[in-house]
Amino acid sequence: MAQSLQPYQLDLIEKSMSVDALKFGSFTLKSGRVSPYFFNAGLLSTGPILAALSSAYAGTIADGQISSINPLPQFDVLFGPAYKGIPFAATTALVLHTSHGIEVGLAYDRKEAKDHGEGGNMVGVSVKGRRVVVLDDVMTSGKAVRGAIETVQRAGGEVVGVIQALDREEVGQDGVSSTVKEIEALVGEGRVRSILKMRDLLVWLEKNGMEKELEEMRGYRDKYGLK
Ligand code: OMP
Repeated sequence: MAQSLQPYQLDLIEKSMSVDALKFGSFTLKSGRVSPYFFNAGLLSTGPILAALSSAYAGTIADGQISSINPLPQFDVLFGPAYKGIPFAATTALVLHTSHGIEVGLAYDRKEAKDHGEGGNMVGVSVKGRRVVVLDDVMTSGKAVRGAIETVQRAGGEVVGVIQALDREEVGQDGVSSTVKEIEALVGEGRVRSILKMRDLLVWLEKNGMEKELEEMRGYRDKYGLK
């Protein structure tokens, strides 16, 4: 387990705790798993928190592009799946431009397809024939991110990366292999990146002496975490 957290990781954990976006307790997930923690990224909705989050997303993308092993490829469009991915992709596209000189378009989808006006369910720049990075909040079994990948592919885009705020580091839908590996089988090895991982939350709990939460998190990891 990594013993230290990057300043931007610590900042995101603490800001998330301050608005209850990161909570410890008992939560039933979409996958049906009962989890001792929940990350509700929808609560990361103030100016300072969005600034911290989008800087962390943009930094993760920029670092990913210069990493020596399986770097994230250059891409044309950042795709934020409805709903939570939309503001995060918008602010991240802005920070990529202002802080990293990386110029990308923004696209997102509607949950309900529009049958008038321009129609369809895609908004923003076209993904057709373009390299696309999907940016989303949390990955557990990978169902939500698979849906986003399929949306982009249906619209003619090529997904070359996936960026998450939190990778819960769980086994995928088959209950055996890692969700990340399953998604990398779709988009390429090393192309799923995250700002935080479940192991980072364990480091933070340990440093803050939160023994009860730590024990429950370890129990959950033994059941659903990567083997
Ligand atoms: P999977 O589709 O199983 O990967 O679950 C990810 C989705 O579940 C996220 O996009 C959220 O909608 C929701 N979720 C959270 O928001 N936070 C969590 O900590 C866990 C989940 C979840 O239900 O697994």
